[in-house]
Amino acid sequence: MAKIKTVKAREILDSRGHPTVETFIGLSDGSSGVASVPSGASRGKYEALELRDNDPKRFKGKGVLKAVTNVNQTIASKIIGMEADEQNKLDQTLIDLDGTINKTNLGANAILSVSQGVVEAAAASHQLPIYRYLFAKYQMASVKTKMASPTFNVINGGAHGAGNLDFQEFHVIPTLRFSYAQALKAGEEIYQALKQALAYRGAIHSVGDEGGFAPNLFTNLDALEVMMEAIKQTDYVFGQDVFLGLDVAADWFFKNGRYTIKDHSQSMSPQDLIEYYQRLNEQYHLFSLEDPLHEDDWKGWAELTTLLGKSTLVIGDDLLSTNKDRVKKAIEAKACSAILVKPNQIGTISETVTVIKLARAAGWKIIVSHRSGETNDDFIADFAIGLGAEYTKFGAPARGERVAKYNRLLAIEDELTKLNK
Ligand code: 2PG
Ligand code: MG
Repeated sequence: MAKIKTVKAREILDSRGHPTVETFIGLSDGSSGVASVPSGASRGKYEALELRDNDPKRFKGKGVLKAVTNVNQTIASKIIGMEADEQNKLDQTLIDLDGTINKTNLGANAILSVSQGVVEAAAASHQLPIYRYLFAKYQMASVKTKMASPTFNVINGGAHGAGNLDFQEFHVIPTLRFSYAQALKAGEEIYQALKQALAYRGAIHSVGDEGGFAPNLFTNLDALEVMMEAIKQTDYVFGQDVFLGLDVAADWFFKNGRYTIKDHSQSMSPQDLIEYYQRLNEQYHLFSLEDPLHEDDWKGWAELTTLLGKSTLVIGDDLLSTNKDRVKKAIEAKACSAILVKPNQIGTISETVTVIKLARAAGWKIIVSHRSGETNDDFIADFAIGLGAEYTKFGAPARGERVAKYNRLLAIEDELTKLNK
């Protein structure tokens, strides 16, 4: 099998204009892969480290030259000559080289660029599309190669929006009855209808980091109402063809044990917020509710999952941080019913796969996710399909770095349709 021959990282820019790491991996048989890593704005405190230079003279401290050097020197010298398709061995070498779970020495951005780049190069060497290579490698008895359903983030607030909403993401989720191409069309048509509905109210301010609109509205509830209006302007029926979901990203408006949102004049206790979600759910039958509470409120999460978990996906993102120890704890505590999976929260592909297997064995649904800072790298689309995720979260159906992933899924759906004939 082909061996790793070249490892070459560089500093590039992401969709927010911030530096990130891109790594080229070349193999002895001439195959290669190029991986760039994304970056979160609303990072959980348990995530692996994104190593930045902190040199105020470059990119306001956001440069990644240290991470690039870690790849080109420390990592390259250790992995050149290793077999490209022994991913677990490669990732274990990277983990040992760093010496910490959260990659605080070499940086998860440095390490993931290599871990992912090697997957891409090895897939090329096997002459397989990445999703098929991953599927063959990590095939799980309970998983079939099938399309995942998209969830579209059409309104951006919190840390992602330039508008005034507290909740970070307002999602439109087409029915699972739709093919992927039909779901993409529904997401896009509702996105365009929403643009008009917001313009009519004079509420469009700009688009946010993930391509969703970032309006100024009176309350978070108003955003849900405008989405309902937009859906009515299309041929889709709410509750049949499309549903609504939220990534609340509650850490953003949590302070000193209380939550402050524009919908309430007083700050709210965790209990108040849970009751608020129950009322919201009665009105909108939420399909999904991500990070509804603070990342350390295990008791609140368990209570909410008991109350809503049967009909709503209660999704752990910051809470779990794609970290197997936190996932085990959450399974035990029955703290959620679904997981948001982001490889850069932990730093290697193998560890991400371990987390997916744990979550799946617990009966949770898997949502594979981009980050708010992205590049045109579409690896994450292949990763979602290769690992049999039920859902993807790639932002709005707009902006190059988001549609790169959506368009890749179109190509995969085409291939799968032909293969399954
Ligand atoms: C999230 C993500 C992706 P960020 O909270 O789910 O949408 O945001 O990448 O900024 O952490
Ligand atoms: Mg989130």
